[in-house]
Amino acid sequence: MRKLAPVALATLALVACSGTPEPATAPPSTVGPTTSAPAASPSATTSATTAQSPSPATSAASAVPETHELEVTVHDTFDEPWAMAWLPGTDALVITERGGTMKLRDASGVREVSGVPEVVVAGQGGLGDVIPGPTFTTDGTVYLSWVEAGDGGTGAVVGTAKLDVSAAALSDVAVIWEQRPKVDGDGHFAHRLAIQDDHLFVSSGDRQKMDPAQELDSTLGKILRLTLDGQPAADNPFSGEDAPVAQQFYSMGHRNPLGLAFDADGRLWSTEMGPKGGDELNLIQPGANYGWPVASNGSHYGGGEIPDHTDGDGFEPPKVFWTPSISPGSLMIYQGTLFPAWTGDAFIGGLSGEVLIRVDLDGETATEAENWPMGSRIRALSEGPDGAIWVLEDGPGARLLELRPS
Ligand SMILES: [Ca+2]
Ligand SMILES: [Ca+2]
Repeated sequence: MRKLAPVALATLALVACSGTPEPATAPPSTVGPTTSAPAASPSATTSATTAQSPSPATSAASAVPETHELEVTVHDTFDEPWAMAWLPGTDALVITERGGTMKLRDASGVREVSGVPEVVVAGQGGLGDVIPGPTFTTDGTVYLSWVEAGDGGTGAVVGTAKLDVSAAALSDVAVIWEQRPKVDGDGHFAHRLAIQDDHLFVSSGDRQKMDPAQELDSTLGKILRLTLDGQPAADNPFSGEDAPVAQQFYSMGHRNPLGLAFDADGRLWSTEMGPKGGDELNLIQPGANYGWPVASNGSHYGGGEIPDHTDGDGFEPPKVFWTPSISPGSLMIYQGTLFPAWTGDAFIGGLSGEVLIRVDLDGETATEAENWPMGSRIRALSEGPDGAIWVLEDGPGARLLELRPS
């Protein structure tokens, strides 16, 4: 095990730009048993927080510490993992790999799941998200997303299936939603899933086509709110529009929203990859337009400015944004109490940023509070049953890490 220490935000910028590992970030080969790295002093953490927030009212008055030191345990490795979810009523973690395999990990080890649908593997596409459905403990229903081919190119789909944990078998796969239109290219599928009560939320990326994010006849560049069987929810904000596709929309103007999570009060938050700079954490409001590609705090790759989010431009600005990019690939809102200082806060995994970020959430206010250089691209985050924070690296040989208070 090793310990991870938070660093001041200024240091993150250095790491993100240069890729230079911090001393606390040991390369994989040197992560040995009980290596304790120097922990950040409380004052370093406080200064990072203060730099972002002019009035850190919670720092002195809080009965719990501002932060925690992290002890990192390295578990198994996976091949290009994309998503993971704990399965309620079991001690199993289900993990997807982009190449089309699904794994179950529990105390007895890692098993491959049979019955996974055929997926198109290209670019960013392949097998995507997996989450347990509301009836998982009684009937094993899970929701998953992947990429399929069809007229016009490729697109994401969402399906339901039954997952038998003891047999490590998926059955009764049924497609319930399709990203439309299918287009050429193999980027920005997004296809992240979240369920609140009896509604399924799906993030649908812009497929690198940009303009469709502002159009009512395409599901590209939207966050959708569906029934649990994939139909447009009855009271969606665009239901009155004369465009049947828009009846699925909850919000629009998105680029590549790879994070989707509810806080304990039921607010929906999303992380979105910006272009060159301008990565976003958004509070998702029904009917709102988040600006892409008309407004972005980033700019086009290869040149070309995009007007920043500005008061009065008609678009919902991000609550937090990152320039240069961190490439947020995942979002988790911590509900546990194992880390009592962090209950209710958002955690974001950075791909190009190779970073774990904590954002302090307070109602509708979000403030970046801490970050930990991880020394590798971070693909997925999940909160374990006892409140430990589980982290999946990206790419071949990606490690599954468990973070606990040290
Ligand atoms: Ca935006
Ligand atoms: Ca801009």
